[in-house]
Amino acid sequence: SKGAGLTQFSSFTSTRCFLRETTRSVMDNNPGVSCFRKHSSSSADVASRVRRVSIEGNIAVGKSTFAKLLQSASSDWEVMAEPVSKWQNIVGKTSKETDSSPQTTVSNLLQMMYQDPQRWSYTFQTYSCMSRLRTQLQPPPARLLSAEGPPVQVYERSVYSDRYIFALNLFELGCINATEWAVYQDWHSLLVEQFGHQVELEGIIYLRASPKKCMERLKLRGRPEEMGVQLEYLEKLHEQHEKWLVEKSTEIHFEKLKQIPVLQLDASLEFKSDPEARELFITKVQNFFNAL
Ligand code: UDP
Ligand code: DCM
Ligand code: MG
Repeated sequence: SKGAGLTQFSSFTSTRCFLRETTRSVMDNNPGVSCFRKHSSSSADVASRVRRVSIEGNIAVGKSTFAKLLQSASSDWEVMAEPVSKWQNIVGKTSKETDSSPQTTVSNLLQMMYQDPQRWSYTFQTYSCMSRLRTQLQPPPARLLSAEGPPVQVYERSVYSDRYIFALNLFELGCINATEWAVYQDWHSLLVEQFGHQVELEGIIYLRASPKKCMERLKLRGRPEEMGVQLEYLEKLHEQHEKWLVEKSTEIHFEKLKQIPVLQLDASLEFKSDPEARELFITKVQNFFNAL
């Protein structure tokens, strides 16, 4: 059936318990999520000097782990994690509630997409891209102004991988229909045209590993929503990355994006625990940033 390979449909005995556990594990795993910095008076100055780079790669290849490594390697670099916890906790209000009312109507859109991809892929892709843009539009911290080397804002994924990896893939799998795809592309182009200059990338770091390695790490991480993800799905996503970043055969609608440099790193190395691999990666990244 359409969407096969995305998940084995799974059921959770207690959704409330599941949501609580998920929230806790997300906060534990993504300390960066809760510490996005606030604006400062000199943020406009910083924004004009700063270089923006995204980390791209398959699910569970190690992007968040790598992002933390970069964050600890230099105070000239500021890392922005993917707002996954927002996708796992959709908060709504009833019409009678005010802004100060306690938050209610919590749902987990990531779980909904994996459980019923046909129904929820479009909604998920709308929300993930919108929330990412909102996160990335926050100005970089003033600390970057005093950077010794080039100040760099590092994003975990981008509005480009949202469209040219995930949404495109779900369209090709039949989980997003032709109408939804046309609507998605229309608003995506509008958003990027209007706001794109504020989140425009100067470079991309592509963490590359085999789908099998990503599957191993996905299981190791054990995010409950992803437990039904099939190897076949990671293989499709791998191909999308290869077409976009290596073969350059994906049709891209933004001229500047076609020309930006890509640093490819062999993420099958155990860079989390192996100091040599870590050092190699940091040196390559440093050289890459210096050349931007
Ligand atoms: N991981 C690992 N070795 C590495 C990099 C990552 O064992 O060299 C593990 C990491 O601890 C986590 C899983 O792989 O359990 C997925 O990593 P992460 O969440 O960083 O992946 P992302 O989905 O952000 O790319
Ligand atoms: N995801 C998605 N579509 C996007 C971005 C992310 O389906 N546009 C999913 C893939 C993962 C999760 O969100 O299940 C977070 O990604 P990762 O684990 O690679 O950090
Ligand atoms: Mg991550």
